[in-house]
Amino acid sequence: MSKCIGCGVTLQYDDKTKKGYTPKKDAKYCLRCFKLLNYHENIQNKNVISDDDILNKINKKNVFTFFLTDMLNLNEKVINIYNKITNNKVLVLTKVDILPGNLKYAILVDNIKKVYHVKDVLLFSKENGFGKSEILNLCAKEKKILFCGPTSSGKSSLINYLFNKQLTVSEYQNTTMDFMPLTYNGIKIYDVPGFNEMYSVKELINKKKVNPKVLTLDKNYTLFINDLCLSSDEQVSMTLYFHNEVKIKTKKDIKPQLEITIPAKSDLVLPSLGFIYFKDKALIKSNIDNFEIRESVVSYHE
Ligand SMILES: Nc1nc2c(ncn2[C@@H]2O[C@H](COP(=O)(O)OP(=O)(O)OP(=O)(O)O)[C@@H](O)[C@H]2O)c(=O)[nH]1
Ligand SMILES: [Mg+2]
Repeated sequence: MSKCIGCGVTLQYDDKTKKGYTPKKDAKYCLRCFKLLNYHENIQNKNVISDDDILNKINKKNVFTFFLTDMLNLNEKVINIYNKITNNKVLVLTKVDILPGNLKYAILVDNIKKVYHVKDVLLFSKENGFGKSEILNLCAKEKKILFCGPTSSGKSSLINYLFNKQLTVSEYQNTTMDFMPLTYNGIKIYDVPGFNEMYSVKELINKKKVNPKVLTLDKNYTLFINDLCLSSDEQVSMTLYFHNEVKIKTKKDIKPQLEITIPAKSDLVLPSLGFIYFKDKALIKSNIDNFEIRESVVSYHE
């Protein structure tokens, strides 16, 4: 049975409605990858592997594991999955080209290690090659490696960039459909489908740099982040780190009710959207029910 060289799915020629379909017997890519690569068109993908199945398969492979996620998709849920990986592993923060220019990488890495109790953290960007040699050295040392992480975190992009492959890369979720064994200079590599069950909203793909917005919210105003809202009975200062597509506005409005106390130097994380940094302690009111409060990953900690 041949496999699609873009997404790993087994090719089939009979059923247009099922995954792996292509009308051409000698095709290298399935029709879905062909359309993604040539027309940026996504055929809806119904046959996605569950997070548990992906995790079980990763642990059975028992090879050195790179777990990729970008800064706006770094949260407890993602780290919970990382913690369930039993292989030797490293966390790779991807897409560092979109990080705000004033962010010091060394501080960010130290904070991530401390806040999420992660031993090893590397950084990578396929746009400017940052972190390339560290990852390549580790791959050469380990010989059998695997790249996993949330969908759209840049796994297939990294493999194409470092190992000169032609995997399908797209801005849609669940592009890679199955475990994909590859080789490069004697190194055995697996591309892996992305974890996808932690996303309450369609993940947003940032094309541009994250542009932190400093905001002082007056007590008579409510901040809207898409349809989530937040206010305070006192004036409160914060810095917003969100995907550029997230709609942010403030208006005079009815105050939401749920009270949340945020300690000084903390981030209020809204999974798959981004986070808000609070330098000072704040008492806010909100309608947000899916959130995490963490010691900030972007601030200096004495
Ligand atoms: N700015 C920036 N964008 C990136 C980088 N790496 C990947 N992307 C973009 O992120 C999107 C997803 O990339 P993929 O490589 O398909 O992600 P994936 O992790 O393989 O996704 P799945 O196969 O769905 O699990 C694409 O639009 C890429 O162009 C990077 O280093 N910087
Ligand atoms: Mg992929």
